[in-house]
Amino acid sequence: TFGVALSAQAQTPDLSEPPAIDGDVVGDHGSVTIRMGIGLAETSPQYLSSQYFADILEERSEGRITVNIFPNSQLGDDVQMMEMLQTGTLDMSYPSSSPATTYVEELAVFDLPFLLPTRDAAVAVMNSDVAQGMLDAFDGTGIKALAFSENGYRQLSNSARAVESPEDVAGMDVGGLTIRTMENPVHLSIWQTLGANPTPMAFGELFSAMEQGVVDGQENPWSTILTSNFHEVQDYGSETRHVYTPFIMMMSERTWDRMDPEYQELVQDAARQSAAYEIQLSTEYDDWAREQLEERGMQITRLDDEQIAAFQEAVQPVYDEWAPRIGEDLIEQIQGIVEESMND
Ligand code: 2Q2
Repeated sequence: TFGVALSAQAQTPDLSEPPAIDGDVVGDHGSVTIRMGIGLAETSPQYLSSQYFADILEERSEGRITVNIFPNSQLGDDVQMMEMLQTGTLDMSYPSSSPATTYVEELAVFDLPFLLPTRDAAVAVMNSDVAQGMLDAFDGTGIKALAFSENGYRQLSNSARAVESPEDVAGMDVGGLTIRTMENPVHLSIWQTLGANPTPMAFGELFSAMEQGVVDGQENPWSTILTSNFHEVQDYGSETRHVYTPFIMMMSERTWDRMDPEYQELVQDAARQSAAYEIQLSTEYDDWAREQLEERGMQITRLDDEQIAAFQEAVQPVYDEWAPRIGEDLIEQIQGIVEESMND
């Protein structure tokens, strides 16, 4: 039990406090209870920022709006919870953009490898009109998409061997690593192109699949790897930063449509404020989580520019395959925003 206490206690760096809740108290339009399911643990930026979202709503509605958060994928995985939003059996969820490409195909642009080279570029894209257009494109699917935030830069982990090149993924003589991917066709393509054996799987099943050796590895941000205790079943990490994945804060359209317009405006404001706070927390977590993982015995390979370039070159076929399907102009628009942010 001491080990558990240690790991749970040590899994939160000294994070910035959320901004003080300001803004007028909204009028009395009845009481609303929101059930929100999320995939990650209570120590994650996803949970901590959702709690801030709940606090804003409670304070500015004088307790009339309450949000009950269910973490650790206990209500289902990203795909299941989005379906529950559509049927109205769940009020809110907070999945990655990747499994949501079945609703809005353009989101797949975020799954293109090495598209967003810096966090500033990623944030500029998520705050752009193009990105708002993708949130608006959910209208009519039964899902009201409220805001983008940061799942983060995805890193490769595995239990078989240290990886510093695409050849290490493909394992020229011993065969490719079996890598769990999110349920998203571009991610499947990335790991196929790298010579791995990709296996799409819900996030909630991943820990036991790695524990039982059903998959060799997976890829997620360091904070997700740490807060989900993946280091207990993964010996090797590689700082590939191969994809930057956004989260999308979502509400069931049925829940949204039942709320008074003043409550809707409050929910939209609180979603944007908590998303900004989540990005700040996720940023603060990133390097700290990598150090914690190394302290807990994970052998993490840092990749230099040349090694990253080898991965970028190896996954070029993914662009060739997916750019026409996602839309060349959309990709060019995103790349324009990236360049602009790099020049600032
Ligand atoms: O690899 C994954 O599935 C994760 O990045 C998840 O999308 C994310 O951690 C949460 O949305 C889990 O529900």
